[in-house]
Amino acid sequence: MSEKLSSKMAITLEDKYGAHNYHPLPVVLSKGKGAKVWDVEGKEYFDFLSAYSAVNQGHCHPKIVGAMIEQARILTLTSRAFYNDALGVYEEFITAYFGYDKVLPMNTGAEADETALKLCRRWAYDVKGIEADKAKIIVCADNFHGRTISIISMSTDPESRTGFGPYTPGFEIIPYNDLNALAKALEDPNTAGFLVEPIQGEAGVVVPDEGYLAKAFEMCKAKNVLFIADEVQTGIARTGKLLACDHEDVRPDILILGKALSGGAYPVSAVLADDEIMLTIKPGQHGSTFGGNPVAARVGIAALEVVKEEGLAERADKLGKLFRDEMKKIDSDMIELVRGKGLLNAIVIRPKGGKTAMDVCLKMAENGLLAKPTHDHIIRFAPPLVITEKQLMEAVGLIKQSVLSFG
Ligand code: IF1
Repeated sequence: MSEKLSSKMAITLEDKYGAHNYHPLPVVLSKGKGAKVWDVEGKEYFDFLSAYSAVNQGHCHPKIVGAMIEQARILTLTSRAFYNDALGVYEEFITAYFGYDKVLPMNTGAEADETALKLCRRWAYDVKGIEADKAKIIVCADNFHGRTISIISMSTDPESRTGFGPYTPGFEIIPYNDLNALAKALEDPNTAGFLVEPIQGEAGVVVPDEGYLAKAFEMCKAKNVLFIADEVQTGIARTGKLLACDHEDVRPDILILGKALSGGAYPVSAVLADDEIMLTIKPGQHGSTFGGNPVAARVGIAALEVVKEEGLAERADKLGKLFRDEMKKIDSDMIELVRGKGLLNAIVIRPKGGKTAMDVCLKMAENGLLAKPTHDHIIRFAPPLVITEKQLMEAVGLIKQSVLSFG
């Protein structure tokens, strides 16, 4: 029987043998169920990160894990050189679920964003008639769409971008939530698309003004420019609606999904669009070894069924309002502001006595709640949407206790 791995041993192994592309909190998890996770020493935590909104359906949801195991026992991967008996069923299911003609299945969010960029460019040349290699895609400052070279080429975050040049051309960066800047950028006849997060997650849960998405969509349509929504983090019920765009009745021309499309059980991402856009990519022009594999297909169906069966969007809306109300009641000058939508929320921390958002997160971990700061002074709170009201109130107590411990 191999020696039981202690937290210290696990951290040492990762430090010695793993790339140092992350600096995790010193917590080593070994089990997850619903809204809770346990570390190797058996300490229990509320998970308020949900793997950055990939575990909306709760850790190890029995229906999703069951679907994964059942398919994995029969056929895991065929590649797309052949058909299989799961992909078409999933494609019919997901296109009906979100109301699009077709889906292009991928694995990670970044791959889905890259796919959307390729679809936008091909549509620009083959349908809109933009001159070859001149297509421009508008993106927003402080965006996060993944870590590939083309995606970081449109990033304004020095950590994501610096030192990885030369950069992919064809992007114009405008301020988020700024319709005047969008109007100006749309004047360029070579503009093919506008790629936007309905709420900027990594930037610190930045919620745009009411009406921003609807107006931006309208402005894009007026200029025959594709509105591309990256709902990798905000989708799948996280913000209190199935999609964050649903809050403003916006139907993106290209919809990008990932993360909770599998409930965190398996890498599943997808790009949805109607035929005019989707059919600009022909056989052999795009693909992926694992994209649309049978396990991903069955997991995707189960994960999306759970969202509706368990009313996760409605839960996120109701419990999110309760969470923000409770956060605003905490009497501490460390809390500068509270913002968010549904169960995607953040508090902006005002440093106090040299203590920062990271210190608050370490204290919360000590008290049994896991969250991580983004950009030094912001703490994102995104529990699994299956959290009960009782658990949420217990978690609020832990957050309050942790913040007030700094005086
Ligand atoms: C990391 C951030 C969040 C995303 C949106 C595409 C992707 C993501 C809106 C790419 C991924 C993850 C990546 C993960 C941490 C996390 C993250 F901090 F990096 F920025 F959530 F805000 N679009 N976000 O949020 O999807 O390829 O990762 O499947 O890189 O550390 P992916």
